[in-house]
Amino acid sequence: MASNRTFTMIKPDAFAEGNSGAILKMIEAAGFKIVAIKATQLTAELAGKFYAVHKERPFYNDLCNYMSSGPIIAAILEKDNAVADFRALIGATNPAEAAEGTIRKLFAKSIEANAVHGSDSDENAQIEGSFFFSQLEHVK
Ligand code: RTP
Ligand code: MG
Repeated sequence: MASNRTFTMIKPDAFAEGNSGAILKMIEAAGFKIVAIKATQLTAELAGKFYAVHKERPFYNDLCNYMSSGPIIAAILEKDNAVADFRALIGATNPAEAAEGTIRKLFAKSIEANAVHGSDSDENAQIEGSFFFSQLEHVK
């Protein structure tokens, strides 16, 4: 995956509340092109693999249970400066600290149930996109 791509998930809280469409609308309005997208549901084991970087953190087990608690939308997005621009669009991890107008400020319920995921580096965007999608699932 090129460095103009990032990976996102609409997390179980936002999906369950029916906010997926509004969030995707904000993502497209901010100039991101959808390269791949699917609705799916993680098992706790798969969530654990996805978030393995956090396995020593105190919130890891809760995070794995939460991320497997219901359906999600996974997507690969394309835009110049995708990783940094997308993290600016979603806002701080804790919605209490997220800037006005960000996706988390608008839709997150808590520091855990915070509506969306965004990759934190080009390398992780590539790894995370490949976790969910084969090349056949990318638009050309
Ligand atoms: P993400 O990876 O989901 O885009 O979020 P992030 O970079 O802003 O935050 P990160 O530190 O990578 O944490 C991953 C996810 O773990 C949950 N979390 N819970 N209870 C807590 O203190 C806590 N801290 C983090 C959140 O769902 C966070 O997005
Ligand atoms: Mg992160």
